[in-house]
Amino acid sequence: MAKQQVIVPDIGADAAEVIEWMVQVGDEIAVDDSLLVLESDKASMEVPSTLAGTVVELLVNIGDSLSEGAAIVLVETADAIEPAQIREEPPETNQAEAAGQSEAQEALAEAPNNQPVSAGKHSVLVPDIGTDDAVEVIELSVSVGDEVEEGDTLLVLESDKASMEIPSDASGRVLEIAVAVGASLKQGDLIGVLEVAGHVDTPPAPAQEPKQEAPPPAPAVPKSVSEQPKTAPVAKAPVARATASSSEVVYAGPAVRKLAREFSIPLEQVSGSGPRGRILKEDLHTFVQQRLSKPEAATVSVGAGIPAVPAADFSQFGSVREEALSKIGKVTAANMQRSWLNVPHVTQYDDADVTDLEAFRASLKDEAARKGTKLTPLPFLLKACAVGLKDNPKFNSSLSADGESIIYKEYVHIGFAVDTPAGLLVPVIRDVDKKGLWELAEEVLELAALARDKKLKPAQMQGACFTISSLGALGGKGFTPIVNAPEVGILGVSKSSVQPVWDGSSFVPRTMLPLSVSYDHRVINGADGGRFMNQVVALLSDIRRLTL
Ligand code: CAO
Repeated sequence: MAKQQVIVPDIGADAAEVIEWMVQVGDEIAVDDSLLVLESDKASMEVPSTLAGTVVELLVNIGDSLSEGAAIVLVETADAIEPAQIREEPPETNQAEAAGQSEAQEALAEAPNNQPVSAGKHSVLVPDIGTDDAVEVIELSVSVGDEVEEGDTLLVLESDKASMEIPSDASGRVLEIAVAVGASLKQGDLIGVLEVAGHVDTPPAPAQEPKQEAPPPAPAVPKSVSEQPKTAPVAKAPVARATASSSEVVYAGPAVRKLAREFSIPLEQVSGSGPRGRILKEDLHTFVQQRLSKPEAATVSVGAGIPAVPAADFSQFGSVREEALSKIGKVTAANMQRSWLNVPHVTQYDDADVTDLEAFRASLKDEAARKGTKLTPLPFLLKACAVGLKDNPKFNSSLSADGESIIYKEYVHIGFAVDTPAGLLVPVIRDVDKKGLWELAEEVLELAALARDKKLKPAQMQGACFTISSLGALGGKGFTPIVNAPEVGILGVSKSSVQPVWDGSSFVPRTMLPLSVSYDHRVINGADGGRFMNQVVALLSDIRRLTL
């Protein structure tokens, strides 16, 4: 057992800032595991360990400025090794002195293509990037037509240990970009052509096809410490991030980029909480958490694997008017899409004979008026569904989030859809099974009024076990309601009408109410659905049963 230090290798810069730790005390590490991320003004680089063992001490802090030779961590190793860049204790903490200019810096200090920049068309080539291996283009920071200053970032290259911004060696307008994201570049490859201010006196750059991804796709990048610094070139040119398109440059290190690629996280949508807006791993976690807790944001676009509806320019067919969706409209759209895509729906249809119910309701009209309320079919529907839910517990359940179990509810709260000028709202009546028809009638009126006045509180729209969507007043013979997941059932109500019904010996006029019940077929099978519907129909057809 020996305690040894890992020190900063040649990083190609005088000093670079510690911006992220990738290990902590107690971690078991292997040779080449990344220890921390250093960042200079043009490159961020992960510094790999030269030792295998247990991290016993972190010798620097976030924000420290490190130079070559500075001790980073103390590692307890099984065997004593003595490569050139390992020091025995005690640790030296002098990190101020730079070890002189690296080869990469010197190379970049000159114009990369070793040509003086004169007015006219100027070819920008890949400078010495510290490795002979090809390195992948992961971002283009400029577009054709952009004005760039000398030192502005043109593109970002990334190996498995470092990402580096390649600066322009001249000022001018971008005439051509000769590479594409995914291309692999080496020193001397053409990046693009600039038009440098002044008269044109140099021959145009040779036309070159944009470099696409070429095999071998992922270059092997040196991993040993002795090779590592060369993958992190730092330009001497001044940093100028504020070009027109540089705001789109994603500011993240290789590990974060790799993780983002693995999880298909669009880095340009992630806000960085690190120094100068750098994206950290925690930012990716936060982004994923936010996406999961706000499914509506994701579902309004495209579901997994579902092809997007192509955008259309309707104005080519006639004049159009575009109006932003209301907040309620957006939420409804997202909820509908989520339910439609997630819930395998089945809908059963039937008619309830509400002749007696309607006669009873009519007989109560005056009494309702005296009470200052109105008895529509809805309270009867609520009551019938409450009985149906209690007797058919699967309708009063939800599938657990992991799909492994069914959660049965011992309360009966029912939502009802209210059409409002701002969009569809679904207030919830609690404990419908315990309330009488008058009480339900009042609550329907009260909640519908609150909904139309946009005064419903969130709690008044939560906790439903089941929903009723009544379009009866509007007409129609039937429709397929969409289950309001995680509920598993919804009753659609259409317009009642007088129909000739065969009573066994003759056709008699009866008032028939068309009903449609949709349910989640993962939880409810056809027989369950049939039983529920039969019971609701029977209760509405003979309302004396509601009192039982
Ligand atoms: N068949 C025939 N007439 C019906 C009926 C039916 N199924 N349902 C209601 N009616 C009658 C009522 O009895 C009332 O007539 P009277 O004034 O003569 O008594 C009239 O239609 C209007 O009723 P209402 O709409 O004021 O009251 P309600 O209790 O039936 O409904 C509410 C209340 C809030 C559900 C309703 O106003 C509403 O907003 N419905 C729309 C729901 C919706 O948009 N669903 C779609 C969701 S998915 O897009």
